[in-house]
Amino acid sequence: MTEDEKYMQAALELAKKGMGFVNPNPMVGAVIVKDGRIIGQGFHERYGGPHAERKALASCRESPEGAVMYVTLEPCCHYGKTPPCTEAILESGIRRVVAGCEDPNPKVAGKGLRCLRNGGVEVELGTLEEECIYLNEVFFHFIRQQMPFVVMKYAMTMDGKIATRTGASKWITGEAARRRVHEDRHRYASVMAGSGTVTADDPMLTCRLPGMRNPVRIICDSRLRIPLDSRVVTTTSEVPTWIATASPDQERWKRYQEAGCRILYTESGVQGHLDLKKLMGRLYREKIDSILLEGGGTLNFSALQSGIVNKLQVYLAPKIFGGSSAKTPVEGPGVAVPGDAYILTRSRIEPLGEDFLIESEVEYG
Ligand code: AOF
Ligand code: ZN
Repeated sequence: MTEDEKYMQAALELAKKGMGFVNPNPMVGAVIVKDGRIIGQGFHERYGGPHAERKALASCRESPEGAVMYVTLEPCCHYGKTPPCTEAILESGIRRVVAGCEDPNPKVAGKGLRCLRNGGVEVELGTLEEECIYLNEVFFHFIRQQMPFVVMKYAMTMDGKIATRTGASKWITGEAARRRVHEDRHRYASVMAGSGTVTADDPMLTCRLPGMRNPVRIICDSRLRIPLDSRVVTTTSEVPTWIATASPDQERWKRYQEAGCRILYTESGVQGHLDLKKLMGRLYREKIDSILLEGGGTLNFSALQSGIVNKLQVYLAPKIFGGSSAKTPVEGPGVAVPGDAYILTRSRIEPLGEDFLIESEVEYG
């Protein structure tokens, strides 16, 4: 690892501390180095708060004049919730800026680096670029595609079941895997489930780790029929619940609204299901940058079919349930021939206690 990579790695570790707190803005970390010593550091801590670069400059124990700044994302040059970071950098006398990747935000997109160069700062782009882009895959997708980043997540046995024949599913995986799911409920802005899952399992869909935040709960319920006494409806004073429905019955809406739920009226698409593409557009406008899609099988197939799934997370438990009526993760009508399969790429596997986590990207043809 080169010197530059070492300090960029430190900036990346700092950036990660903002995970779950900065959505829909990026996680960003910055380290300021002078004479081989770190003299200041900072990260973007919460949405709307000061940017990493300004945090790092403010933390300097000595003058940053002549120092090098390592920052995971190109510094901004626009007036947003805060004044441009490029201004602060130019004022500080920083001699060189090493940026991990370019900012995809059209308000910045290369202009930040150009502004620094024009101000006489030496600029280098692309140190640990892949890692810096990967860290903010949600932000990159959200800004470029103007859609939330959707992660389809499920836990299944070695024989591909997400419940036993009686519908019991607690638990399929062990502690370590379940903890990871809760970390992801903190990381992503929302969780999504279908009416079938809410009716059958009555899940809370919250993040139960101390100091972490809860995702908005989005329930896809085209006909608006989840029970009024289900936990996602009765606990809206703690965590918001939004129900996406194609039901135009306003009397019905009122019952859920009185319980504190928000109704997102969404047109129906194929086979009477919600038009998920349209729903994604609506959620983008609501600044929901990411969704952890927690099924069940009907919604999962609709999501794949609508082309909205970006990533798959499969928790695989080394056990077998069997049973021809036991549910599987992706149901609906399915495809007719192997050639019509949804194709997954860039798969990787990670052991988690007794279980495994397999992550893949979805490649739509
Ligand atoms: C951040 N944190 O550390 C950096 C960002 O809404 P604003 O005014 O805070 O601006 C957000 C934009 O600023 C964001 O989309 C990105 O382009 C740029 N850089 N943003 O939230 C940071 N460095
Ligand atoms: Zn900035």
